[in-house]
Amino acid sequence: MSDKKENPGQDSVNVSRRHFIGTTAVAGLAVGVAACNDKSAAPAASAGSSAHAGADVGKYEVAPGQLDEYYSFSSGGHSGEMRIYGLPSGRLFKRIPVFNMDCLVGWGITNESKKIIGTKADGSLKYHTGDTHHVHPSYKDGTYDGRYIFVNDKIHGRLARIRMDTMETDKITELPLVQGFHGVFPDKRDPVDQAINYTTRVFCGAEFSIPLDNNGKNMNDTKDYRSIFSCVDAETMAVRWQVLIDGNCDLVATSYDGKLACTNQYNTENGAHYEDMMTVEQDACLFFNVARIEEAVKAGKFKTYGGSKVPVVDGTKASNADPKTALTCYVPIPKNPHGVNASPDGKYYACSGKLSPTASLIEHALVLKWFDGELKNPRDAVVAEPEIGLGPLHTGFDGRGNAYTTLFLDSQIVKWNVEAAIKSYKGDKSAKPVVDRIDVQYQPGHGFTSMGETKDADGKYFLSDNKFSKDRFLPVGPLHPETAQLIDISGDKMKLVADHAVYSEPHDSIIIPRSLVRTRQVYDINDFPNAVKDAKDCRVERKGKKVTVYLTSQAPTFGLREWTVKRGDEVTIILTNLDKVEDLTHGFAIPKYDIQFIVNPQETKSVTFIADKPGVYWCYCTNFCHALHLEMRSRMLVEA
Ligand code: RUQ
Ligand code: CUA
Ligand code: CA
Repeated sequence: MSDKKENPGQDSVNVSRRHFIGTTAVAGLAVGVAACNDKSAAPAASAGSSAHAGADVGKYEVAPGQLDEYYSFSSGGHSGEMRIYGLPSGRLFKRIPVFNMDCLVGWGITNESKKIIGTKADGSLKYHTGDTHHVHPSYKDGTYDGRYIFVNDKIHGRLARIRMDTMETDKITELPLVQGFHGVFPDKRDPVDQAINYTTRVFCGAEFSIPLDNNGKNMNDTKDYRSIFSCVDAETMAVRWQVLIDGNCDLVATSYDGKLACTNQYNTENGAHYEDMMTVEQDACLFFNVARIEEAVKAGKFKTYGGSKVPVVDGTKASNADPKTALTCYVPIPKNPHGVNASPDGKYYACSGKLSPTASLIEHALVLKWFDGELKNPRDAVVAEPEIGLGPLHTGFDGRGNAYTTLFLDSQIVKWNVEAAIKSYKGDKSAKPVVDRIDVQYQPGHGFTSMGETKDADGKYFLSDNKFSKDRFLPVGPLHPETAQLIDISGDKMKLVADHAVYSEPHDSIIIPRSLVRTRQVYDINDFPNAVKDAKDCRVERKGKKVTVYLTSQAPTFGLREWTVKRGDEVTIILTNLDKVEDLTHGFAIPKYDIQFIVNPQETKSVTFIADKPGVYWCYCTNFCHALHLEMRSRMLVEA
């Protein structure tokens, strides 16, 4: 930056990074962080952004007209949406409305989108807010198959599915008995029939515990609150079954053989206040034996609660003491762990300590052994627990035996070697798990490697989604942008190669190569049962006070120049875009009626409203489509 002096954010540049960490809102959290004694053993942090210069200049730039090599699909936090970025450029290509309203697309405005989001009896939206955290695509044979992406809604406990051919949300399911649905992960294979090698289930973890019948009774004693783990059918999106557990859920991971799903638990205390949630030294990583749970459901060994019909099996500790019949296995993990990630070779799960400076490595085969009754103590499934730094959260893998964990308090990414960590845990003093560190700016939450949650992990990039960007960008108001920092992990040393500003609030992403982005450009008109297939079919039909307007768009006209309705009519407009040309999208807006949406080529959408304001209303195209785009309008005449 050559104009640094003009930058009001410059003041903070000279403030030491440690000082910054000390003054952020984590003070309360830091009290509970155990000391990391082994920091001297780790290599010093590299110099951050200045680490790349000289020979690399231009190497990570995407020249005009060139395509990005990778694409990241990122959740949008409390914006309720999902986003698609290019990498390494960081260019934002798309915002996909999911749980939020979006007036460009008309999400939450058209009848079709309202039906997906969910409506009340009067037809209005059930919820207007959403909080997306974790995005994961469907799998086939251990890697992404390009069908769907699943994303959670923490605030209202909903799971959404996005079709990867259109990049649009096509189904949303609300989970019963759940608050604070946080972690989500699809299965990668069928646990019983291994020939079914693709995603058929999606697992959902509830972070908050609530009374099981949350009806205003029994609200005071938090010991009676419960958290539930849910399984949703990936195709129908119906909730298949749920598991009642001890403690809470948080993030979710699944095994490559489909047999296990797991969730980290930070509140095994069932505390209601944060200090109550930090009282024990070990919480847990909780494993679910999927096949056994489905057998129990089939055998009728379940209950239902609170008016929900979904079968709930008992996964509490007391009921699952016998490994041979247990549905769940609680592996003790220090302390308030956050994040659990399966390694691409299918062998391990890394579960970060958060308030412990460690990452715990759990061996998949040993958890299965416990379920077979051959491993006595679930804790013995932990095969390594390297000290890696302060506030470890999420881990990505490079497919070459290394793990990369975000350190929230240290504001670093730490690279550690899995085999060395295992040796060191066995007592080999010469084994040094930590092989590199790099500073990030600042306080990373999630981090993810390219294809790192598939067997095709390629070890090219790591993206660090940071919660603060202080001193990296000009503050553009009290709400600063967040940073997503791109790190080249292809060599021995990590190399920071780009700072990307991200609108609040990036939580989780996946990084996929360009070859996996295969979208259709034009809809099939036959996919819409209500399509108006010919401009000649445009008309107005009346049944009592219900009026349907059949309309088409074709640049630069709508199929009707004008139409007339009466005050008090319930008007439904069905609009088909007859244009077949790629990217020839039209918009449709009615002033004062709060109607606005787009129709893509060969797509049909509809809106319904009460014509309660008499007068002339110019319905116009909102999406620049043609030299006569401004002229592309029709009149709605509402008679008094
Ligand atoms: S959590 S910063 Cu919502 Cu993904 Cu770990
Ligand atoms: Cu059609 Cu602008
Ligand atoms: Ca705890």
